[in-house]
Amino acid sequence: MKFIDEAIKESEKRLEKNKVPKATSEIDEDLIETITIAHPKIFAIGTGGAGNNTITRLNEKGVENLETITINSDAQDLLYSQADKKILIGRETCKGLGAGGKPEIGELCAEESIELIKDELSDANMVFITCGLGGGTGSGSAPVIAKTAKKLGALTIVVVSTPFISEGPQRVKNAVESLKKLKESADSVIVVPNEKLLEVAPNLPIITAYMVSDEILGKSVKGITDLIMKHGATNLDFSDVKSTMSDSGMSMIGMGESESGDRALESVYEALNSPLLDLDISEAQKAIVDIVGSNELTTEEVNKITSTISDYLAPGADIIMGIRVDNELQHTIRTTVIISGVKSQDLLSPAREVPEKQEESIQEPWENFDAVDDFLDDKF
Ligand SMILES: Nc1nc2c(ncn2[C@@H]2O[C@H](COP(=O)(O)OP(=O)(O)OP(=O)(O)O)[C@@H](O)[C@H]2O)c(=O)[nH]1
Ligand SMILES: [Mg+2]
Repeated sequence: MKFIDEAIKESEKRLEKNKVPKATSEIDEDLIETITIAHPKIFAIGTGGAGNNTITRLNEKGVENLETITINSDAQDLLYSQADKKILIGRETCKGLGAGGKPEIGELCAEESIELIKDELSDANMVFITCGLGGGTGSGSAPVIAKTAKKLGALTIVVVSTPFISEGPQRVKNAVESLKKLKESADSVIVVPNEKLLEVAPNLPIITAYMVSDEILGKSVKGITDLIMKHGATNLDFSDVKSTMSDSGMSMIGMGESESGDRALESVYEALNSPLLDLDISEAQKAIVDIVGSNELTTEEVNKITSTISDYLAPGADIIMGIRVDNELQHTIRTTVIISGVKSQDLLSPAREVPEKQEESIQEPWENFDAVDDFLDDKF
């Protein structure tokens, strides 16, 4: 049909033209200024050794639209971290030496230095708090920081890992207790259970496994931030994320991409079946889905993605959708989904099916994150 062909051509031309809006009138200038002021202020805080590593990793990769803060009671760990701001907590309590695996000390440190934390977060709209649960500083301070951020009015999202069972019962106990407090103090908690890494890669050396964990924690923070800050054809914004994640308990984030076969279905299945985010979503009531593809992305593909998500969730669940065009993706479709109100299974139980040890799957410790990236691309 000719009129449809013409409409398609015109819309393609508009897509090209509309990439960067230019102020052509006073009202446009005013709108651009308003958008700049209205941008939500988002902070990513990493507390304790693992949390500091995740923030350092985010900075190494480059973060946009995110102010990063590392917090630690261990001065040496803090020194080696990379962030826009660093806060040494508990100078009196710990003398810069760390909390020695005791969350009650980590909690005291955060309380001792609460004013320093408040000062940084006074104008925050959204705060991510990330750490590895199980030690002293992260497990003890994260609930205090979350409570403070929430009191200051910020949407507060915690992204944490839980320890390997092999780290021993004390670390697991520290993690369970901290997780309970976090659920009470934050808007939403996303958990990456380290033990699940063993189901995917049973022979991963511990250092490598922690690097993979850092990467997944960082990707979750970046995924949600991009979803809010990057402009799309059907736009998602801070209010969408807020309405889905406020006081929502446990959430999960899944990311998938595919460039071949039934790429829409493959990308959404990958997002929903991430082995590290193995939670029951059948009763979840809310989700946000962010679909990114080139100009080739079709309405049918978008429908496939949203209807697949809808099939997995509770009947009548509220799904907010955003679509973004990124022609650099060429044939790839990238789907990010955040599902809130998920039921947590026993996150700290041992890995269920550890496959037979296979010689070829033994991994050497990786010396850099490029190797970790390759591993993640391969497995997730
Ligand atoms: N993602 C990630 N997790 C780690 C790393 N190192 C340790 N972990 C995990 O995080 C948990 C807490 O460890 P740390 O972050 O070192 O502990 P901390 O919060 O600094 O506490 P203290 O050192 O006792 O004051 C551990 O039990 C591990 O499960 C790391 O480099 N990256
Ligand atoms: Mg430490």
